[in-house]
Amino acid sequence: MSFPKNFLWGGAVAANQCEGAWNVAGKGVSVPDVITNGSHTAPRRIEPSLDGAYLYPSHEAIDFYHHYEEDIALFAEMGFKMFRTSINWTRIFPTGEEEEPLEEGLAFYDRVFDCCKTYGIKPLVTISHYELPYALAEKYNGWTDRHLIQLYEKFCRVLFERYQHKVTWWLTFNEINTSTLYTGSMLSANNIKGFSGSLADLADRPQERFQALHHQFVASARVVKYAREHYPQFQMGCMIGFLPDYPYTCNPDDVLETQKHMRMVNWFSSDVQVRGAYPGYAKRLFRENQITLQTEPGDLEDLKAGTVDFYTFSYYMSFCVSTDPGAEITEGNLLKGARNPYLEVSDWGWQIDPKGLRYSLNEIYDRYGIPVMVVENGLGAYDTKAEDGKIHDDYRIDYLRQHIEQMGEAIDDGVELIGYTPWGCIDLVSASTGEMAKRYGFIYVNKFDDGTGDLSREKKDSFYWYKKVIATNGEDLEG
Ligand code: BGP
Repeated sequence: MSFPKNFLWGGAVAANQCEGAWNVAGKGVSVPDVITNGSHTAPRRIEPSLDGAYLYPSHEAIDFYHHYEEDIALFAEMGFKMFRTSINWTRIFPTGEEEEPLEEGLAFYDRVFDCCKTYGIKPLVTISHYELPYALAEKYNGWTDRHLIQLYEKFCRVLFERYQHKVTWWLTFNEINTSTLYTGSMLSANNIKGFSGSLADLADRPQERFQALHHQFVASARVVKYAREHYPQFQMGCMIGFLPDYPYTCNPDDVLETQKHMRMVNWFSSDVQVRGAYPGYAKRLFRENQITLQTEPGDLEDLKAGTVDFYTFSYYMSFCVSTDPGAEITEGNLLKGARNPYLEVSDWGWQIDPKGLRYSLNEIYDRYGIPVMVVENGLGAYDTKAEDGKIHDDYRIDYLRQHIEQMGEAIDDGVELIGYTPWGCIDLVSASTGEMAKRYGFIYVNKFDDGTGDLSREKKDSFYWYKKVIATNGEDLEG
């Protein structure tokens, strides 16, 4: 197995899960800033009161805002070629509606990108990673309102102009397909206006989710079109939370249900963003879910003109689909699904399926034929220090090794895979639970669920292992 010569090895984070500094330098309140911590068993809460009765993990997170130089130096030591991060919208436009951007916010990302440049690391920037200004969630009910398209366009134009010489690789929305699922109500903040309480009690409104998604599609397409006209050097990508499904049995009912699920969850959004039009199956999907989209003249032309250059996705697990109501269910990223008896699960119940990554890569590349990147992958696990004070995370090395092996197989199969940025290359706040205890990093951060910890950084065994993987361009995967 051999990885291409210029393969983009790296790691990924999102601003809201690592930066902290939630209210410095004029930054506004973003949606994650009003979400409390939770756990594997207790759901997070939206509590906009910010009155101190709750712990809000994004407020300090791992304080990447003040530690970015040290952290990027560690990424460079591992040999990163690419670093994926996002721009916290409220650092640039505190409520999303200001006329002028905040200079201090822009200057922060200048410093981050300049630091990457010193080490020859290419930034991969997610423009929106679940980081909507809270003011827009309150005033407009998030993306359900068409007005957000122009606010997002303004935000993007500012970013493109400012960072045109520092950033080439852009992703318009993180896991845009979450709005095809219940989870999208919270993550894309299209249903939290006026809400406070447990996320488990958030109502689901498919009509609003899909309307919001339409607005995101149009916004994405318009900025891709704009980038193509003004910055032809840019590479514009989509980002999908990919959760491959297997039929639980060969009963044709299970097979058909699996196909339906694959379309809805995995293909729907990228069919629009890569092929430039709603897929044929959309009509029935809308009819069966009582969804009527409001569109405006020009929307469909924009979708056609604003197709992406490359496809990226997160990959953590696969599911089974069963028409048997008694099928055993397991936890997962973004949704739950039927349990696969052939697979192990992580401490958080996520099924571990390296071969599912090879399968996904092949399915994706067969369908679209454009370059592909895996921009999230990894094992959320409890790390404990051994007697020697170190973290020997052989379980994480095993997980990553097996997934990298399968990426190699997929390349051998003919997939044009150009990069790999595993998730949470440094420990950070979990998106689903708000925990610090669910760790993904090669770098340990002394920060705990109760908010304590001195934020110091330490290298785990996986740090040295990944360094070797990169140095040998994926040839040496041994621990
Ligand atoms: C993805 C998100 C990330 C990240 C990851 C791991 O869906 O894009 O932001 O958090 O999942 O999930 P968690 O943090 O819940 O373990």
